[in-house]
Amino acid sequence: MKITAVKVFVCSPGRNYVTVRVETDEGISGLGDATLNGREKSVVSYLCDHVAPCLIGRDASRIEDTWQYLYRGVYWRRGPVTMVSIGAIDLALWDIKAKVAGLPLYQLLGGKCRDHVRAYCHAFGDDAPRLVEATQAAMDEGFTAVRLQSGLRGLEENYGVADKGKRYEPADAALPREMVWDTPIYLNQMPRVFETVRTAVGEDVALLHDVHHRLSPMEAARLGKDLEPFRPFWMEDPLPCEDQDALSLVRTHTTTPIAVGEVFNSIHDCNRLIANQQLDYLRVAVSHGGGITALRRMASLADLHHVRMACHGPSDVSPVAMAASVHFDLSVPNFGIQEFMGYPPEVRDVFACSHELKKGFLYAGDTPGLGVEFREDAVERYPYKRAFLPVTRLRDGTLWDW
Ligand code: EZ4
Ligand code: CO
Repeated sequence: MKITAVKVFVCSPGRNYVTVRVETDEGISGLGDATLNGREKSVVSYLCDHVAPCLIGRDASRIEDTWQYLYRGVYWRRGPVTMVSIGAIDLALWDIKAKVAGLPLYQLLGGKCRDHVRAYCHAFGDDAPRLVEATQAAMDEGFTAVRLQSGLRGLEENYGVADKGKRYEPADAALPREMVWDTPIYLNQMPRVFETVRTAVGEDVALLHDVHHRLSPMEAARLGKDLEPFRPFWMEDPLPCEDQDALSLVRTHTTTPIAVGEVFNSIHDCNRLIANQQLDYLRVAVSHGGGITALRRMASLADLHHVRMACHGPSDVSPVAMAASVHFDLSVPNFGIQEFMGYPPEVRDVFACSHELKKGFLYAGDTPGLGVEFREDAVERYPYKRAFLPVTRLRDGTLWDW
C-alpha cells in the first residue's frame, strides 16, 4: 500500500485547526492533527514543503520506519513544529492501519485496559462562589473530576477564566493581548478558592488546577503545601518547564501531585523527570509529542516509575487527536486522566466522531481506525483566522511566563 498524497487543510470553525490526510493507492486514507495553537502556518509549511514530498510512494504500513525516517533521519530534530508534524503523519498511518484491519485503533494497541476513559472538564469563575456553581454544574453533568481556574481580586483577567456564558479560548486576538500577573495575590487567594469549592462540593470529586508555568520552585512548593488540606488531584505546570531539576525542590516540600508536559514534544524533554519521579502525571498531547508511536514509548518509560499518562486535551487539540487520545488512554496500563474541554457545534460539524463523552467518561466507539471523518469543505466555510495566544507581564512591565 503506497502513499499517494499528503494533504494539509487549515480551517477555523471557531478556532484554527490543521488537519492532515494521508492518501494511499488502495483508496484508504488516514487523518492526523497538526494543530499548534498560534503557530499553525509554520506547521503547514513544514508538512507541505519538507515532509509530504518525501512520503509519496512510501509504504503506508511502515509506521515505525516512517517515524524513524522523519525523526532520526533528519538533522534538525525535535521542537514543536517538527514533532506535531511527525505526530500528524503518525496518527494518519495508525488510522490507515486500523482501517485496513477493520478494527478501532485501540484493538491494534493491545485492546482495552479499561471500560472507559475518565475525563475532567474545566470550571472557571471570577470568584469562588461562581466557581462553586460551575463545579456543581460539571458534577451534575456526570464529571467526577473538574479543573478549577479562578479570577483574582485586583487582576482584571486571568488564565483559564472567560466571561460568564462564554467558552474559554486562549488564542483570541489577531495580535497578542497583554495580561497582568501578580504572584503574591495568586498565592494568597488560590488556596482560599480551593477551600471554598472543596467545602461546598464535598470530598468525592477530583479537583485539579493549572498554574500555567508562573511560579518559582519555592513559590510552587508553598502553593502545593497550602493546597494539600483540600486534596487537589494535581497542580499542573507549576514552573516553566525547561528545567528538569527544578521540580525536585517542589516535591521535597509537598505531597500535592504534579502534572507537567503539555509543552513537551519529545521523550527527551521528560526522561530524567520520569526516572527521578519528579512528576506524577505526564501531559504530552498525542499530536504534539510525535504521535501514538512516540507516546507509547513515553508511557512505557513512565510506567516503570509510577507516572501516569494524562494527555493534554484543550480545544486546540482537534477531535482527530482527541480520538487518538481516547484509543491510547483505553490501551495503556498507566492511564491517569484525560482532559476534555469539549467542542462547539461548528467543530462537530467539521469533524464527525465515533468517540463520545457520556456522563464524564469518554468512549471510543467501534468504527475502524480513529473513528473521525473530516469535511473538506470546512476550508472554505471556516477560513483560517490569524490568532495569537496572549503574553503576560508583571505590574511593573516585566515580561512573564504565560
Ligand atoms: O494554555 O492549549 O491545560 N491546558 C492548557 C491550555 C493551553 C493551551 C495553549 O494552546 O494549559 O489551555
Ligand atoms: Co495546562
